[in-house]
Amino acid sequence: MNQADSWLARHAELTRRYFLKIGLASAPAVTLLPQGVAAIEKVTELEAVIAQLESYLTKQDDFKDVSRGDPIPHSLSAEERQQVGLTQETWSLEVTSDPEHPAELRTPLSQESGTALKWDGLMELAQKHAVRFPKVMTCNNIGCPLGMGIWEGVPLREVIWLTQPKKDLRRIYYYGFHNEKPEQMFRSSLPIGRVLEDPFGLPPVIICYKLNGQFLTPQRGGPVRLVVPEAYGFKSVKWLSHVVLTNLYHANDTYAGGNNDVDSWLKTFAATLSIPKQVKAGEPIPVTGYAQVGISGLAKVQTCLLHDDTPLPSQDRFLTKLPWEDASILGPPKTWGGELPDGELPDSVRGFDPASKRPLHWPMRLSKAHWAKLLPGLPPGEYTFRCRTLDENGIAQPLPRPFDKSGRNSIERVSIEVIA
Ligand SMILES: Nc1nc2c(c(=O)[nH]1)N[C@H]1C(S)=C(S)[C@@H](COP(=O)(O)O)O[C@H]1N2
Ligand SMILES: [Mo]
Repeated sequence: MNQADSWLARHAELTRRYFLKIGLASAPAVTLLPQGVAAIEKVTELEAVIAQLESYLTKQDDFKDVSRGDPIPHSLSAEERQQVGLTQETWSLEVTSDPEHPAELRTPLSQESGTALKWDGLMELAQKHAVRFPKVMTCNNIGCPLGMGIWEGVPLREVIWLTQPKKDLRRIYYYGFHNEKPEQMFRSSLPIGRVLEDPFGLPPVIICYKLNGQFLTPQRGGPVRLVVPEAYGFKSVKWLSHVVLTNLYHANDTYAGGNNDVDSWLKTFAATLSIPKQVKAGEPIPVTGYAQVGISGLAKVQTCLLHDDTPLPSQDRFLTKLPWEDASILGPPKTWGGELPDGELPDSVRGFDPASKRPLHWPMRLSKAHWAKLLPGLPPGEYTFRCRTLDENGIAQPLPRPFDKSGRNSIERVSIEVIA
């Protein structure tokens, strides 16, 4: 990444405020930094690694991809996509009752009756109901988020209501194009209540057609996917083609088969982005990272650097008793990256002030935040660096939900060698 395209350029104001905050005159700096010119050089070094940070939003093409299918639906040629309904002109969505556990609907949306929802119908709904919100897309089974985006779509409930449901409706399940092979179907499900009503001020579950202000690419599930704001990626089914309204009372997600916890909300956790593997004795160590801000928000990022001979406290499985120290959570970036058209956020994004287009709160839930720390210099030896989050309930990572199959959030460890 070149300097002009750097975090520093895009975060000039933020960076200035950050270094005023940790500047030599301020109290924390006294403990953070050695005296004099070397310290200033190290601040510049920290500034340089902050400058190298990833952009806040991820370009559609830079999202990591974990799509299934043989062939993977987005690998089809333009012509094939046209044939199988994976273009805006040919896309359609059926919203019907589950034959095995029927919900009573007056007017299902079906191919058969010619009432399936088409792209134009979706765009018409969008004119009135479109919502946009930030969300980090994370796979339940991968430690690192796949990408951070502003997702746009129509609340799914607008389409559910078109079917005029009457009764016996407890859940929905949904799936997308899967090469017309049942064994390739990737299905997820939700309680109907989550779709009809948004708990705790969460954004709605959407039928999504745009990411970062641009129509979804085939890789990201275009023309249309589902997006569930608070959930891990597997709930956000790509190439969406079918929504089924059901009286079934339990989840029937494909992901349940892989021993996954299919009811898990996004967790809060921290990880490093840049950290030196080897440093000279006595020289402060610049570290940067990101935090995923889960359902319970983010209050703090903390770090701990221990000599490898230091015994870990006993009876402390979750490392709560280590000498944790606060890192600085970086503020909102000046520009957002992610190839937004004209570099501008779309209008009326949830959680942003409509006039200034700046975030109303920071860090934002269900999103990312970046952090930085200048660690004090150390004598030669082998060390282990760790970082963790405290959520807004004051609960330290990996608690309150430490189990892998509901989303990865174990405390990251990085080895650092300090040389003479
Ligand atoms: N149709 C379909 N949708 C899918 C998947 C899939 O394999 N097929 N993978 C899911 C999983 S497990 C994740 S983590 C997310 C990833 O979304 P992304 O590719 O946009 O990053 O897509 C979800 N949607
Ligand atoms: Mo996933």
